[in-house]
Amino acid sequence: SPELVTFGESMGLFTAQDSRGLEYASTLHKSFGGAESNVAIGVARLGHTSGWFGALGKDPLGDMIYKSIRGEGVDVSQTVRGVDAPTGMMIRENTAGRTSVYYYRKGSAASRMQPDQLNASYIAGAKILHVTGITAAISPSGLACVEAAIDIAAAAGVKISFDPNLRLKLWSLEEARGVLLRLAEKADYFLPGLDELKLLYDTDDDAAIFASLSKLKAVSIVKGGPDLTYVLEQGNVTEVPYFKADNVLDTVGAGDGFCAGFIAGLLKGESAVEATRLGNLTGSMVIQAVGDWEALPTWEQVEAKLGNKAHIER
Ligand code: KDG
Repeated sequence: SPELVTFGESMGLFTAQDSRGLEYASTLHKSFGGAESNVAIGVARLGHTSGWFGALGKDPLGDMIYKSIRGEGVDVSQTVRGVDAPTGMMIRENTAGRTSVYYYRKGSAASRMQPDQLNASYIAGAKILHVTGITAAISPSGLACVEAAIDIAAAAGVKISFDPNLRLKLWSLEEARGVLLRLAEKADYFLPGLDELKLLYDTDDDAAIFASLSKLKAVSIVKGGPDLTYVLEQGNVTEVPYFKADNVLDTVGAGDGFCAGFIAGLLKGESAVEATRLGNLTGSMVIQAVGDWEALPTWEQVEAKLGNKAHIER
């Protein structure tokens, strides 16, 4: 098995190329995205083996997604293809500096994934299993897959990384809260954003949030502090500052970029605080280009950024 195993829904991503928004745009840019495949691609680029699987329809979008993720060096051997339901898609528009997403994913191929399709030995052979709350939100069987994968990983001693990725276009806060907080209790690494925690714990009080997090067995890495990430480990809070991004073009994917760097750091044997530093760096790099995963750095680019190696332009 690859060192990192993750799974979820990857979708066609169409972005309106017009500041007037989707209603008036005449051109859409085509790519794909999916929180979990973004992370898998990032980890592969950072020099570790990663595997992503999902379920894709018998359609050109499904084929593009499969080949693109495979082309990034991610193991896609467990992906179910040719499902008799469409590959999901999302359309984004950027208007007045705000990004909005519209999902076309109800009843999609991925939402029909069933827990009995999971390859237990593939998951059990990994070092880290990464799951997100998006898969839990897309369908009851998606949630059942997340729970089953967590049980397989826990029984095999595989570390469980969990990003709640709260998506209020997929379910209500009330529905999400119970499920996501229950999944957080099973994680070894819990990777929420501070804004998500405010909603999940229904408070703006950081001290109350940290008190709740300290009851979890997980090391919690809280993204989105004031220019820093918090690492909560056995009651200690460490503040890890952001790397400054010079040219922010598209903030979508920052969280996945963080997770990729963090997980790669752990796989390199780093402590949670060191891995958070790498996550902050990779998160800051992905937002300096358009796209959810395209600008995720390779390990060489990370080293160049950290000044360990000169950048040779020509
Ligand atoms: O984290 C970025 C993701 O939001 C994006 O790539 C798409 O998985 C996605 C989703 O469900 O919104």
